Amino acid sequence: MQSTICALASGQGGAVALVRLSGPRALDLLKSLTHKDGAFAPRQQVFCTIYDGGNILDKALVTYFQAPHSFTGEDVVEFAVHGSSYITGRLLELLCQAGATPAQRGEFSQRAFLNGKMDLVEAQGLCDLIAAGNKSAHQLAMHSLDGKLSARLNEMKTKLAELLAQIEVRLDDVDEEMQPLSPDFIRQEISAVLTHIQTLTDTFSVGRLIKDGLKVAIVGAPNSGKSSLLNALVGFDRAIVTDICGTTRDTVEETLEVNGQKIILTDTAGIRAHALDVAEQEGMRRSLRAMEQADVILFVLDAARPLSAEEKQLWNDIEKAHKRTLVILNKCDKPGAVSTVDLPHIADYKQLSVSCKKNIGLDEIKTILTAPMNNAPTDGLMLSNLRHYEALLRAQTELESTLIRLKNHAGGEIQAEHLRGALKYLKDLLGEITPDDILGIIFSKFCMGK
Ligand SMILES: Nc1nc2c(ncn2[C@@H]2O[C@H](COP(=O)(O)OP(=O)(O)O)[C@@H](O)[C@H]2O)c(=O)[nH]1
Ligand SMILES: [Mg+2]
Repeated sequence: MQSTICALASGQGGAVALVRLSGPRALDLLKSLTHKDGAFAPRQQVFCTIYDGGNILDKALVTYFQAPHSFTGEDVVEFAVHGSSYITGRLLELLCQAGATPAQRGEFSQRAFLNGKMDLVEAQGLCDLIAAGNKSAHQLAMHSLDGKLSARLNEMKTKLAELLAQIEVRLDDVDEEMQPLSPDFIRQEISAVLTHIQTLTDTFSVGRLIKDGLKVAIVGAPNSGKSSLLNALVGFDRAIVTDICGTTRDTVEETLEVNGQKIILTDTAGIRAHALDVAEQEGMRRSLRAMEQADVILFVLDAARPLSAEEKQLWNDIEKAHKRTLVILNKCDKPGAVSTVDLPHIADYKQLSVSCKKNIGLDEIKTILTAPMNNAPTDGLMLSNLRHYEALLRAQTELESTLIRLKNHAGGEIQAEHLRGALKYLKDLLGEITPDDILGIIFSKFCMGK
């Protein structure tokens, strides 16, 4: 028999906390803890006393959801108790003593998925929704959760399945009584699906940024004003600023929101040829790593100082990283500050005059950074999940192979094989044939109690 699982579904520390229980024994356990034998009407909140042996643990609002009309599809009980960590901890302990087991991360959602309450794309949308910290990420997750993305994927799946069926039925038609399918028709059907795939995969680079945030590394020589730039962009003194070289030794990370988009800024230790000590060396190593992991690099220069050999070397490294890069000519308030610098291929990059001290050019940096993230398609359908993206790329390869085989007059058997391959990737994406261990990994990334 399926176990009955329990977990705290809300955060700690509020006035009210939610403890969730799901499984075949949920109602039994509710009755035993509330000492109530009578019926609990489904979907109706009841004010109950919860007992800890002979003592009262809490008075709480309790809701019973009868299978299959619940989040998980099983019998579910939700206890809205007072938000004391003692009460929630003890309630979970009592439930476990009475036969429930603590839920794993994402186990409620996994059960909902296994009971057909949602497909894998919707489940992952739910996970993203809870994690979404800004408006764009929220909207993106909502489109996954509300089934819009699944509907598009299912449409593509149905089209391919119908085409495959038409090809397969002719493979069985040994007497050739059926009219053969015209290659043009097959090509049209496959091209239509390929267009949908392309439209979706094109959104991934932006979707990923909206979901996870744009990672920006601030790099440059010591004293160019990197920490000042971080502080000016986030709007408070996050990093220490001094006129002493080598002040920033570790990377300093801060998140900010610009027009509903998440930006993760990393201030780094200045790069110079001779580090003072081991700590500064390690700091410089971390700077380079931050640069490798970034989506965008802000290369900060002191516009009133000539370029140093170290800055020219660093520019080489930046170029090799092949990242979107903005050249920030900081301290433009200082006399003699230049508005352009001469570096290899500099014409391919945008140079901006900025003063962290006088608050010049900062809004422009923000606008430029977030500009690509505002390119969401009008229907809002975007990919933001690497698993979805990779599955669609694989389906695309199979379909392109079908088209090539078609051109080379390959037989129906070979066409069918590639179509089956493409269908397999779409079904895997929706969770229809996803192996248990992969499901386990996906759901383990969910939060507790979900
Ligand atoms: N005049 C002027 N000074 C600045 C500006 N930005 C930073 N500084 C000064 O430059 C020095 C080094 O700044 P800091 O942010 O610590 O540089 P970092 O080593 O690159 O992190 C400090 O004395 C700052 O006050 C600016 O826009 N104008
Ligand atoms: Mg610094």
